[in-house]
Amino acid sequence: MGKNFTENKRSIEDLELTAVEIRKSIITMLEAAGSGHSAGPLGLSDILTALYFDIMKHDPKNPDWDGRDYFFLSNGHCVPVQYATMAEAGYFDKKELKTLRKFKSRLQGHPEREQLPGLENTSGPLGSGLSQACGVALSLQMQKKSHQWVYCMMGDGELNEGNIWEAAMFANKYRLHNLIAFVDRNNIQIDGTTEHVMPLEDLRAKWEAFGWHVIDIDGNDIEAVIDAAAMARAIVEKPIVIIAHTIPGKGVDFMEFDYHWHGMPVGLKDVAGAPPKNEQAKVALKELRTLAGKIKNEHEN
Ligand SMILES: Cc1ncc(C[n+]2csc(CCOP(=O)(O)OP(=O)(O)O)c2C)c(N)n1
Ligand SMILES: [Mg+2]
Repeated sequence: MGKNFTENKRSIEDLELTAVEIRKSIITMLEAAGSGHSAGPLGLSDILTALYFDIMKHDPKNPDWDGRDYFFLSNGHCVPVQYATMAEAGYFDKKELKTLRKFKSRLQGHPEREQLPGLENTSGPLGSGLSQACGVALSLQMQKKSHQWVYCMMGDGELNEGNIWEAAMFANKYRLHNLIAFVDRNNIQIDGTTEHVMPLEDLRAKWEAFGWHVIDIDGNDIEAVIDAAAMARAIVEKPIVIIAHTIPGKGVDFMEFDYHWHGMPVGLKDVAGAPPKNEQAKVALKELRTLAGKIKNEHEN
């Protein structure tokens, strides 16, 4: 039998410090890999911290626990943040993070469900995760498991995939109120801003037109994420989407808001506006240590 890992909840200060640790892991694991995605994972660190350390029922020591909530990462390229968060939560030793993207590693550049206990889906090809999450949500409803929730993370650029909207119709048809989806509204995708590549706005109106309950939040505010998830669990008529406004590259000044860091690790290239490649990791980690100090100060005062 599993247990509710989230019974002993952390304070907001501890959660914010955990998110900084996760960001540090993302920087070091990507540097060691020599390839991979930086901006999305850094931007999502606060939401993944809130999910794994407060919102979700799960047990790192018993990942297949039947009573767990489910998390589907549909934007699989952002998996470094999931690996870093899972390691922090105790699914596996943090040392394994250094094997990211290595031959035979359990930590592939895109998540492979059968490789690592605790991953609910294999992803990478964008657009499938919401359908997978719908299937599990419907099956939980059919089994009358009303105390379990299904969470799904999607990228905003990922919404260009047509099958997301097929899943959105399906979730509305079956009133999947145990499905809580997030859109990482960071306004970037692989080679530009979302509004330049394929405009998404009015995004709230689109989801509402598909029959969903929509909540907009600052996705880099852990307390806001926790509150939004609680509000979402109280909705009993509709599937819920949380449009989480995040800053791509959040926490590392030279990466923030710059789509060039979508698929690039520190240490690979000299880039305009960033330190020389040999110094990028050092500068990023120093900035994150300073951020941890600021968080402690803010909560003391
Ligand atoms: C079906 C499919 N088409 C294209 C890609 C290539 N691709 C990987 S990430 C990405 C951009 C996705 O944008 P977004 O979800 O906003 O991710 P972010 O840049 O914010 O991390 C694309 C087009 C893919 N992985 N799958
Ligand atoms: Mg995006």
